[in-house]
Amino acid sequence: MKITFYTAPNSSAIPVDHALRELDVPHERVVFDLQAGTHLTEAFGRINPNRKVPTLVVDGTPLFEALAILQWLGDTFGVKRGLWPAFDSPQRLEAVSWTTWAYTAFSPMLGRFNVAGSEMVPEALHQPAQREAFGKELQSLFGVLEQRLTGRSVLVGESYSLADLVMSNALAWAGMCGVKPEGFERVQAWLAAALDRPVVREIWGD
Ligand SMILES: N[C@@H](CCC(=O)N[C@@H](CS)C(=O)NCC(=O)O)C(=O)O
Repeated sequence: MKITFYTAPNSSAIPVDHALRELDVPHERVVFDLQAGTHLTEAFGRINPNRKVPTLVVDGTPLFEALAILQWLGDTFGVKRGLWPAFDSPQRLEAVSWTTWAYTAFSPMLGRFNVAGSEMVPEALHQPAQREAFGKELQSLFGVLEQRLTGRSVLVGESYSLADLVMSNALAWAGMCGVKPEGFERVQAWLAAALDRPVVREIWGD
């Protein structure tokens, strides 16, 4: 299988980069400079009409959207490497649920929180009351995660998996935005363990 990975530093491609390394998937890389706009070409637009990273091309067929890529990597490479549950197992339902939750419940809420008041967003878009509401919502999502982690040290199954990889990347990004699971002890312990991996140090350094 020939895989090309279109990526950029410090972008939403990081979880895919992380998964490719954990799974040891052979691939070629095309690294864009998003600030310089090196991805804004017609050729890349034919691969991904959104011209966004991450994007894979698998034997000539494009695969875009980080969540789709991560779940596909799990199904295709993760099962035999013990990092994703088998297709017909109940744990796979859980892995799909939690990875989708990370991308459709947690991360969009963080996005709204950021737009409503982050320093990276123009002040004209800031909405203090909304920021407070979204901040509370994020705390309640931490609560959901805290509950899930009752009596378990990983999100799905018995050992670290791509479900932990996906969720810990989402929480790491939240931490960089100043949103931390303070007071959620199980989430804190799980996050520290999920980020304590050689591949994380490879990507981010110490
Ligand atoms: N929903 C997409 C979002 C991807 C995305 O927003 N990528 C950004 C980098 S963080 C990008 O490529 N931006 C380039 C641009 O918008 O020109 C996914 O999850 O894969």
